[in-house]
Order: sequence, then C-alpha cells, then structure tokens
Amino acid sequence: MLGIRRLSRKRKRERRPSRYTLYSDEQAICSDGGRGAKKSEQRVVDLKNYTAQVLPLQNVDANGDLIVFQDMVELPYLHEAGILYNLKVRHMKGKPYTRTGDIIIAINPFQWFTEIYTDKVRTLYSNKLVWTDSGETDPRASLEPHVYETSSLCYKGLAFEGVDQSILVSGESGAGKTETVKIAMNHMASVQRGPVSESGNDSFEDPVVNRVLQSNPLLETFGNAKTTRNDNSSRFGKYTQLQFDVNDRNTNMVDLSKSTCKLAGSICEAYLLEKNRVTGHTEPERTYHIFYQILAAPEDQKASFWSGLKGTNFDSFKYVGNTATTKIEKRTDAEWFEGTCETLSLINLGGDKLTALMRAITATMQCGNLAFGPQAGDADKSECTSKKELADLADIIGVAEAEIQLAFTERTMKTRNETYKVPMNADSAKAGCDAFAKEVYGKLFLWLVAGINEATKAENNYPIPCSEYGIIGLLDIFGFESFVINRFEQLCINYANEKLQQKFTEDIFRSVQAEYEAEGIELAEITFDDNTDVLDLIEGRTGLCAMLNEECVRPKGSDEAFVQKALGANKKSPCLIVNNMDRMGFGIHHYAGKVMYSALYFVERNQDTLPTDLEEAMFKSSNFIIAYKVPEAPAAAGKAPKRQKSNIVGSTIWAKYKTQLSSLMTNLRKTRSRYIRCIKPNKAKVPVKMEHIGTVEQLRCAGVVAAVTITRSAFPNRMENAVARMRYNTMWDKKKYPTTRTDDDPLDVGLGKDCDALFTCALIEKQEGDKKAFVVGKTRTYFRAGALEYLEANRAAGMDGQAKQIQALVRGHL
Ligand code: AOV
Ligand code: MG
Repeated sequence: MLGIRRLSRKRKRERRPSRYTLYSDEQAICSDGGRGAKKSEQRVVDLKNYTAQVLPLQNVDANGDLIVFQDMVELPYLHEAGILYNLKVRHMKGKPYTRTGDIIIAINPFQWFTEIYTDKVRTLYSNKLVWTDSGETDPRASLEPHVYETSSLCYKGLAFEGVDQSILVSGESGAGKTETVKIAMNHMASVQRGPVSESGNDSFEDPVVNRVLQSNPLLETFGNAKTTRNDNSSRFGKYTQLQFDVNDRNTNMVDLSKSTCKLAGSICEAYLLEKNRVTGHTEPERTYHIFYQILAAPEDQKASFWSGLKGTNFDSFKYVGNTATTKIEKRTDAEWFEGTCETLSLINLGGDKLTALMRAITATMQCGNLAFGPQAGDADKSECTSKKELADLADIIGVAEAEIQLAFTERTMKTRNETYKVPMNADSAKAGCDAFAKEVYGKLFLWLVAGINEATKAENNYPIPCSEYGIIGLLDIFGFESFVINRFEQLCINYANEKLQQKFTEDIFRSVQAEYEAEGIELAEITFDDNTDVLDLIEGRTGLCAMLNEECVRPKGSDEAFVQKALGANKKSPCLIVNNMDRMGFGIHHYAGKVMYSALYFVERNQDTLPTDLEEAMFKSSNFIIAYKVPEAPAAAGKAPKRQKSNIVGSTIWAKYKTQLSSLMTNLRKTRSRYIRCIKPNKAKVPVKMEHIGTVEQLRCAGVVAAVTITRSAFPNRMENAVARMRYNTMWDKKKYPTTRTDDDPLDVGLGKDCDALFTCALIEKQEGDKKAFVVGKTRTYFRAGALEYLEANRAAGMDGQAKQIQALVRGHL
C-alpha cells in the first residue's frame, strides 16, 4: 500500500528542493548546496560535463558527447538545471517538444516548422498510436515527442477504452497555448477519419468538422488583442469540449480499423473576458481585433452596417485610437475581416445577424465618443455635451435619445415604499457610459459564443441521435501572472491556476502510484507538497473570496475594509503575506511564487454591475444582441450575494467565476487529463534563443519541477536494470552474494535477481536496519537518497585505482 502523507508547512520548508541559479550557458549555482549539504555551502554545477560534486552521474556517452533525452524521465538526475539544459539543446536544434513521462513540454519556437505539421506526420502519429497495435510496451518511444501524440492518445482512450479525455494546456502569455490547442484539435479532426495511407491528404470536407475548426479564429477575432507580450493574446479562458459519437463505447474493439468514433460537434465555454480593454488600452497594445477589422472593411460594407460608419477610421473612435500595427500574423485587418464575415455565415450568423452584431460593435465604439459635463448652475447634475454623438448612439442602438441620456445622467433608487431619481455628476455619468460599453461588448461576446455553440453542438448536427457523447476537452486558460502591480484580474487568473495545479498534483501523484504498481513495487511512501492551504485562503469559508463578497454587499463597502477584514480572518494562514507599508496591499505565497496584490478597485471590479436604468435601456434596444438576456449560470453551491439595499443587479464576478471554475473542475475530474506545458523561451519573441532564468521560472510555475519532486520523493534516482547491472558489475562480489537467477528465468526476471544480489552487496553499508537503500522493479532499480552517489563515488574510486595500476604498468615498461 502506498501512503500519502501531506507535509505540514514547517516540514515543507525543510524539504524544498535545491534551487539552481544559472549564471552562464554552462554553469549554475546550487544555492543551498544540494541535498545533504551544509546550509552555507554553495556548489557550482557544470551543466555541460556534469562533473561537479552535485551531479556525480555524467550524462555523456562513451565518446564524451552529451546525451540529450527525448523523455526527461530518463535523465538520471532530474533537477532544474538538468531539465533546462536538455530543453535548451533540443530548442536550439529545432525540436520544440520534449516529454516528461506523459507530460509534453512545448517550447515556443517562434518560427513555423511546417515539416512537423504535415499530413504525413499527422498520419504517422495516428497510424502508429491509434490504428495499429505494434505490440511495443510504449509505441511512443520510436516517435519524436509531439502534440500529436497527446491528441492520438486522447482519441485512442476515448475510442477504444470509452473514457472521456481532456488536454490541459498551460503556460504564460505568448507561450503558445492557443496555437497548441489548435494543432491538437486539427489533428483530432484528422485522426477520426480512421487509418489512412501516409500519402492521404487532409482536407476537411465534413461541414461539422469545418465549423468546429473555424470557430477558433472567430473567437480569437472577438476575444484576442495585441498586448506587449503577444500579438494575438487571448483575453479570456476557454474550455472546448469536442463531442464524439462513440457507438462502441466501453467495448474492447478487436479490429482497430472498424472504430466509428466520429467527431459530432463541439461546445465551448468562455471564462472571464477582459472587458476593461474595451474602454482603454495603452500603446502599443490594441483593443480587440474586431474593432480594427470593422474599421478597415470596404466603405460600402461599413455603410451597410450603419450609415455613419462610412468614412470613419481608427481615429474616429476614442476607445480604438490609432495603431502602428497593421498586420496580425501576416494578414491585414481588412483581410481578416473578410474571413470573419465568411466564418460568421458558415455558422449561420450572416445576413441580419451579421448586421446586428456589427452594429453592436459600433455602439460599443460610439460610447467612447460621448462627453458629459455639469448642468448649468448645478455641478451635481450632468448632461451629455456631445449632442451629435448621443443622437448617433441612440440611432445605432434604437433607443430614444432622451431616454438614453436620462439613463446615463440619473439613477433610480428604490426603497420599500418609494422610487425616486438621484442625479449623477459628470464623472459618474461618464463612468456609467463606459460600463454600458463594456456590458454591450460582454453581451455580444457571450451571444457569439452561444451562436457558435448552436452551430457546432452535436445535438444540432449529427444525423444519428446520440444521448451521450464521448468528450475530449481542450483547456486554453490564461497562465499564472505576476506583475509589479497585481489587481483583481490577476487574483482571478492566479486562482484558476491554483485550481488546475491542485488537479495536476493529484494526477501526477496517481501516475507515480501507477508506475510503482506496474514495476511491482509495493511499499513506498510518497509525499507531496499540495496547495490546499492557498486554496483555503482564497475560497475557504472566511477566505478572500467570501470576505470580498461580504464587502460588496455592505452599503459602504471599501477596498481597505476588505483587506483589513481578510487579514484579520486569515491570520493563521501560512500563505498570506501582510504588507505593513500599505493598508490596501496583501500578498499570497502561490505555488508558483509570491505575488503582491493591490486591492484598489477590488470592490468595484468584483461588482461589475450596471445601474438598473442602463440595463433597462439595453432591454429596450431594437438591436436584439444588445437586448439579449444572458442566460443565468447554473446555481452555485453557495449562494452568490445579491445587492439588496441598492439597485445594482446581479451577483458578484467572483461568485460567478467560482461557480464556473468548480463546474469546470467537476467536468475535468470526469475525464482522463493529459498535460501540455507551454514555455516562452525569450521575451523578444525571436527564434533560436533561450533565456535561462525566465525559462526555469516557467518550468517551476508549470509544476514540472513539482512533478519531479513527487516522482522522486521516495526514490530520487532510478536506472534501468540492464544499465545498472553493467555499470556497477565490478562492485559485485558474486561469491559472497550469489544471484538466485535460474536458466528458466525470463530475461527481465533474471536481470532483476542479478540487480538484487548486486546492490545488496554494493550498498550493504547504506542499509538502515531492514530498510534497503534500493528496490528492484520489473524494469528499473530505484535508489533512495544518497545511494546512487555512494555507488558512483565507489565506482570512481575503483576506476581511479585501476588507472593508477595501468599507469604504474606503463611506467614500468618505459
Ligand atoms: P498564448 O495563447 O500562450 O498566449 P499563442 O498560442 O497565441 O500564445 O502564441 C503566441 C505566438 O507564438 C503565436 O502567435 C505564434 O506566432 C507563436 N507560436 C506559438 N506556437 C507556435 C508553434 N508551435 N510554432 C511556431 N510558432 C508558434 V496568451 O493567449 O497571450 O496567454 O493570453
Ligand atoms: Mg492564447
């Protein structure tokens, strides 16, 4: 039986793995001296030759050349510096993908290696991993690591084992998540065609497949923008479920080529679109692509959406503004717009719907041009000072001008007995106008997602009625963020990442357990450092989420009061950092590092609510997208607080988000998850360059190092039995420790028996009581901490002795 032991905070600190700081291409400093070293000691690790004290095993072949591993689990010493060096060599050789067991590490190459995404390569992976049974224990071994292997294994798991699957893609902004998801999705669409000859071509004629694949660029048009980190940065999270018609679910197929697991459709869920970008962005960033696209469209087409659009350009709208960028991914905004319109018709959103959508976009832009000023003689009251712009907005949205002006400048208050109007000053009116624009955009985005789902979901497309589809989910979520100033959005993003990290840790733990079981090793104590206490701090009963929601319900709730209450209620949390210099500041020890947050605008952003007057004005709009009532999210387990005293409607952002995330995690737990960790090798977004510090930080955030720590917690080192037997043969006193091997034993059993005798002999001094310093598994020997170093030291001493003898002999001859 395997035991799980969760470490207390105190013990966790003691057991933290060694940290390596890189200071040149070939060397690193192990800051705490490595396992077992004195605290003050610092050791230099020579990455190229692996000769330093910390790394006694040389990853070099007989010629002294460095060996680079496709699967990093094979690295005898798997630590940060070793992982980094392996990845770097592969990156420089133009190999973007590397494995760590079942995890694929994808280093963004920032150049398209078209030769690794051809039809031929797709077919190679699907034929080898899905459609033929080669009888090999791991058919992946003969293939280069690739996203296609993840997609193939997912498809196979669904088609032949009947288990729903998911691919979780993570990484920082610009690391390549969105592209990776598209690569995987395209491959899955081609795998489902069944076995094809390697020359088979890859045209997707199936209209369902076409719609599913085309939905990606469409969502990017409305939900992606140029940021400083990525020209096509997703400003929302997305979980796409590919629905397959698995009519032979749960039956073990004998004839692989007869599977009929076909793509029937897809359903997509979007998370937390960054609405603030609609009303402002800083140069050289841009707002959402669609704004530039519509303004770059042919004049006649623009006029067909709304006559006033004719002759406008980026400068005509304050929210958009000028841009130096004229091309995204080598296409102009005008070219992109043509594609956008085509795809919209493909999913039945052409004609009137297209016009309504573009008019809603225009309405959003128009809000930025409205100005408000104080009414003559009364600074507490305001009016719209840009009459023409107001009239145009009224025209675009189809609401009477007077009505919309009133909604912007006065607020209706309701008490139990009466209803009255409170005038707003110019600043509040302008803020309301911005909120209105954000709401219109948020709505049209959700309307679009709903429209895409309507066109792509299996229920509406597939001729065979299926009550239950097989699912392969693809998650493309915003990566962990830590800036100089971190706000509400960062906390939401990092919260999602904590949730995923928790699942990742659980899954890795399970796979280690499975590995030991497969090796026939019974007793092992695996310990792991989980992030339950960070999640408790965020979503627990008195956690940050609960405290903020409470503050939003209070009539005079403030950011500062939130921080002080949250600090008070979570004094005991080991993850909370108090900031004595700033009453609005606090910090969290996230699994990926420390992040300091500023609570400024937390209460406001968490509410993100529109005054009822503006909401009602929206419902009156003749544009059905603006008047669209967003369906309520399914009820949360814990009820979201509602504003009772004032007239602000809706539940808080965080309450909704928490519900969405819990349901995502529930869905994911029903699947077999596979992980792809994307890494951005340099900030300049250029090919063939890897910055060490940044890359190592991402490896840490991606949990690659954590995965290693868990894997190695009981037995930090491992070696294949055949290699181990050969390498340490000279230390085996066969007379004293004979093997129990017999001639009838199969090769692996015999090898195992040899290894057992060999290491009992060689490691007798490392034995503590009955506890051996090693365990022999079916294919590998696992060593406890210190055992392999001991063997290596003895081996080196032995070789040194031999060398001295040879030298003496040679001298004697001379
Ligand atoms: P992201 O999704 O991880 O960022 P993207 O998938 O948008 O990152 O990738 C950023 C850019 O890197 C792309 O526009 C490509 O130019 C390039 N790229 C990514 N993957 C590859 C690849 N496999 N081969 C070649 N180039 C690639 V963000 O959405 O910002 O977090 O919010
Ligand atoms: Mg993205």
